[in-house]
Parts: sequence; C-alpha cells; structure tokens
Amino acid sequence: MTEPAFPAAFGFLASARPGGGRVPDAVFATRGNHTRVDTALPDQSLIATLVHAPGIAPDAAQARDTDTAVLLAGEFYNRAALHSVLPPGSEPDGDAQLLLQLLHRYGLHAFRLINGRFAAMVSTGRRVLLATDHAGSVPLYTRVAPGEVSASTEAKTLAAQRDPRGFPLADARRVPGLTGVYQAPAGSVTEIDLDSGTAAIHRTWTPQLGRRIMPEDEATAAVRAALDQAVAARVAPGDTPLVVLSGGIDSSGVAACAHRAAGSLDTVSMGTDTSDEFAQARAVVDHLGTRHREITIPSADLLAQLPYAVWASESVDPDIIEYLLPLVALYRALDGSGRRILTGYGADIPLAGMHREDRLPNLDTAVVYDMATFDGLNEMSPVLSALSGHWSTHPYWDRDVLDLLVSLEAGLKRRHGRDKWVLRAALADALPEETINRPKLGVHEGSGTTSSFSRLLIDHGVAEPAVKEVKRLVVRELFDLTVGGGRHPSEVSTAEVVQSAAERFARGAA
Ligand code: IOT
Ligand code: MG
Ligand code: MG
Repeated sequence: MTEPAFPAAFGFLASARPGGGRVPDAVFATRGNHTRVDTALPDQSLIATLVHAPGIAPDAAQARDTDTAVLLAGEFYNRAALHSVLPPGSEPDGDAQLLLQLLHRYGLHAFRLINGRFAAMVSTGRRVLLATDHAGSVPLYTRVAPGEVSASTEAKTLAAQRDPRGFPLADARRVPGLTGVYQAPAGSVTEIDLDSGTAAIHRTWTPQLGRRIMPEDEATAAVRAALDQAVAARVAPGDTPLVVLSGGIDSSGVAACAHRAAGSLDTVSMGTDTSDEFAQARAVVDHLGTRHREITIPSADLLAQLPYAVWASESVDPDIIEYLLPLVALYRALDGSGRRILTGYGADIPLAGMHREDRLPNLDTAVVYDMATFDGLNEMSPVLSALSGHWSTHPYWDRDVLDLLVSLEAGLKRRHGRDKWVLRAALADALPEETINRPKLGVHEGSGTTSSFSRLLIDHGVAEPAVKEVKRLVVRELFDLTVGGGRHPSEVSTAEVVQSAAERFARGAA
C-alpha cells in the first residue's frame, strides 16, 4: 500500500438521522474540493460533505458494511501495528476501512489503539460515535437532538444551521456564542443514542501523571528513536516534506529527522519588518542542505490577518492566537499547490519550554497544568494550514513521543543549566552546536507579534495595563464575527475590531 501525500479528507460536515436527509452547503475555512456522501444503513442514514485536496479521491475517508458507516478526516501513524491485530487476509484499503475493521474487533475501544491525527464519525445500529485523536488535534464539533446528530470539523458550519436546537452534552465544552454546539473532548469517543439524543463520553487517552527515572543515555536514545519514528510516519514516500523552521531546537530537530527520512527537505522561515530568526534558521539550512525560503511579512499585514487566524483556529484564547497568527500568515504566503508540512509545534508543552526558571517542582507543575488545559485551544488544528490547501502535522504530539516526553522526570527536562535538555542531547549529533545550545524564543516573540499587537492597541488609546484584557476582547469579537456570524475574514477589519473593543473596554472601565 503506498501512502498518499495527503489524507483522503481534511474535514467534514455530517448528519445522521433515522431516515434520510440532507446537509446544507457549508462554507469551510479549509480549502479543498467538496464531495457529497450519502450512506443508507438499515437503521439510519449518514450524509456528509467531505473536504479534501483537489486531485485526491476521498474514497479512503469513508467505509461501510452492512450496518456501520465510517467517516474519517485525517490520518493514522501506526498503520503497521493496527494491521497486525486484524485477522490474516484482511487487507483494508485506507484508514477508514482500517478503522471499520478495528471497530468490528474491538468496538469503540478501537480508538484506544490508534496513534493518529484525526476526527471520526461512525454510524452503527441506532448509535453515533464521535471520536477525536488523543490530542483532539483535529477539532470536532457536534449538535445533538433526538433524531439527529450533526458533526463537523469546523464549528462555523454548525453555527449556520440554527435548527435543530442542540441538546446539552454533559462533560463536553460549549462553543462560545453557539447555542447547542459542543466540542468533542480530546482523546475521547462520544457515544450518542440517535433516538433519545443522550450521550456518554468514553476517554481513550489521558496524559500520564507518573514520572520515569532514566539514565541520561537511555532517555536521550528513547527520545531520539521516538522522534525519528514519528517524523518518518509523517513523511509520504516520494514526497519532499516542508518544515516550518525557526532555527530553534524543536523545529530544527524535526528538520534533521525529516531530512533523513525523506532524503530531501524544503524549509521555510517567516519574519517581519520588526524581527526575525532568519540567521538562526540559516545555520540549520546550511548544516542539513535544505532548499530554503525566507518570507518577510510587514507587521501591519500580519495584524491585518488576525481575522484569518481566529477563523481558522476557532480559538478564543488570545495567547494562542499570538502563537498561531505568524504561522497562519506564513501558510497563506506559500504559493503553489498544497504541501505536506511538518512543524515543531507543541514540544514546549511536555518539556515546559515556556517555563523560564530552574526549580523542578515548578517545572513539573507547569507540565501538569499545560497537559490539563490544552483541550479546546485548537493550536494543533489542521485548518491553520488547510485554509491555503496545506496539510500540517506535529511530530512532538505524536502519541508515543508525547507519552514519553510527558513522563520523563523533571530533572531530565532541565539539566546542566539547560531547558529541554533531553531533547537537545537527543539531537546533539544531528545539528550544529549553536542550534543545540540556542535559548528558547517563542514564535510570538521571534516574529514580534506580541509586541506589534500590543502597539496596535496602545495606538488605539488602550492603556498599558489593559492591553491583555483588550486583546481578549478583540479575539472574542473576531470569533463572534467569523465563526458565529459567518463573516469571511477578508470582510473583517482588524483595525475596526480593535477600535470597537478599545471603546467597549473604556466604557466598561469608566
Ligand atoms: P515556538 O515553539 O517558538 O514555535 C512553534 C513552531 O512554529 C516551531 O517549532 C516551528 O515549527 C514554527 N515556527 C516558529 N517560528 C517560526 C518562524 N519564524 N518561521 C517558521 N516557522 C516557525 C509557542 C511557541 O513558543 O512557539 N508554542 C509552544 C507552546 C504552546 C503553548 N500551549 C499550551 N500551553 N497549550 C509550543 O509548544 O509550540
Ligand atoms: Mg517550540
Ligand atoms: Mg521558537
């Protein structure tokens, strides 16, 4: 089986009902072709729109047999292991068929076996299953009523459907401002009874709380092996991947592994007129011999794209939006056809890379906190790049890599006066010394995003101490306009929203 450069589908909007029905024509942020699916099972119908890369038939995103139908957005990374537990002779063609066969063998526990980046909807008997990967990295939203379950990888497509009014879904996160729309939790299967609209949530993954003590050489070898494998699983045969490269240890490590796995590598770095990390990325480019591009985006253009970052991520968290904006602007600036993109995103969460101090108790507190609060932030969403036709994937949040990194005792993460020590040591033979030793710089800092966003607010009369709160108001208003209100981001002006948020804050504070 050759693996395609793209998953068979990037996203979907679907509806399950006892009888037939239809799904309205939806506007996704994800760019791609739309294919309609209409599956009549004995006890329910599953109808859907699949969004997929042009030129790729989305056949492998759907599968059915007599009483079960599967829809899948995204891809699996442990296919060989998954195949190995199926009866001899079963030759599933594509990830949706593989999932269908696993469901027959394991029931909904099948989702506990999968290491992937996906969202899935399964119609079976009179039940509907909605499943996310361990990280919820492909966001999945639902609106449930007796007799109908709608689900989508983008909340905005459910906002457009005002009817039916959603049933409350205990233990799932409400989507702000969208009545009756809930986000399926990361690492879970939501099992819904189609007739009553009642649901039970089954956890399929949870971050480890135990910590492992390991000798230095064993820990570094384990990290290197896990990362190598995660990157190799994300590289398609015959395809040259693209790494978004800052020149920090996280993305440089991915670049080194990807170069080895694919035999060739393209890299791209973004900067602004106020700051960049071009020289640091260049050291890695020269060392590995990648084909490299630098893209400079003026800060004013960057901030003008805030509506796109919120529209794509469907996140209301202002800190997260500052991390995502430079990446969204970078993805939008890539011309040409869709690419398979690997990032270093997420490494700082299990390694507490954002935590700039020495004390180990506080470091592990930061890891536990971040691992308990990432769900719903949508920072790994594929829509960030899919809005310009690219598929992105994050090797540090591979389930095996993440489980390993989270579980290492804090003294392996901060050691010999270095942050992220175990990762730096694991990559010591693959990268230049200056890259291995380079202190952490966040993407929001290296691109000047945080400071130029602050400056924009201050220029609109916001006082320094209020900047954080007004940023929150700006992001929420952008969310209400582009996700809840269905406005295209090209029609939304950052400056106008900043002005209105600043005025609202001033009135409230007065
Ligand atoms: P950072 O780790 O600096 O960047 C994340 C990824 O974005 C990098 O690994 C790289 O692939 C890409 N990138 C960054 N800068 C550039 C650039 N100039 N050009 C091209 N690509 C670039 C924030 C952060 O520090 O980003 N993200 C953290 C923490 C998230 C916090 N979330 C949470 N607590 N839930 C992270 O772990 O990635
Ligand atoms: Mg990082
Ligand atoms: Mg960085």
